[in-house]
Amino acid sequence: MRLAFITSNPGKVEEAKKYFEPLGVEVYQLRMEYPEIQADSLEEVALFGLEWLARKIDGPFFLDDSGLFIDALGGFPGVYSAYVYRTLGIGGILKLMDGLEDRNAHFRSVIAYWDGEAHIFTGRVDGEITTSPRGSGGFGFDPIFRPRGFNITFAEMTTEQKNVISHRGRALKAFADWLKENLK
Ligand code: ITT
Ligand code: NA
Repeated sequence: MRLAFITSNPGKVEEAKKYFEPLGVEVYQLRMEYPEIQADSLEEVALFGLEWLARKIDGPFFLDDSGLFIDALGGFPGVYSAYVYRTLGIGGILKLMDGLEDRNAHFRSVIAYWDGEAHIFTGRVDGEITTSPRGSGGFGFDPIFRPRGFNITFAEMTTEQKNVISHRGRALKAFADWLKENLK
């Protein structure tokens, strides 16, 4: 089976490929712009994009909308994560958190799959924002996110290690489990 992943982010594709490869599913990146609405939840953003794209794409496809939610900042950047990453960047987040003792944060990932109707799969990982960036792997906010129970950041892990515990890895697992049940 081949699955189109609609995203501009090669880091996401790498993770999905690594996850699906052993299962015999080939994931490929399809770059198509779609509107990302301003909404309160990742689910709303993902579903709007999915239904918009469904009118342009033949056959099944999926997308992923993710966010970093920082407790001490009231869940910011959350649904604004992509914009904040492009503007403030990692350095800006560290500056906002300068001197804050509560470093708790989590990532959420919403995968939306279209096969004639919408299916949603989600994953979450809890952890902490570090005080300085560490590691060169991964992408986005990975160098400043240390998952709970680990002494290293996502950027210091291999893709396989990150996939076992990450928000996206968990959403991919739910997606893959569902595919196994439903493609028989
Ligand atoms: P799309 O084209 O798939 O939308 P994007 O990078 O814009 O790609 P999002 O809209 O989901 O992705 O924005 C989420 C932001 O959070 C973005 O800046 C990512 O770099 C970052 N992010 C998402 N998943 C991440 C992860 O696993 N590790 C670190 N940062 C992540
Ligand atoms: Na995006």
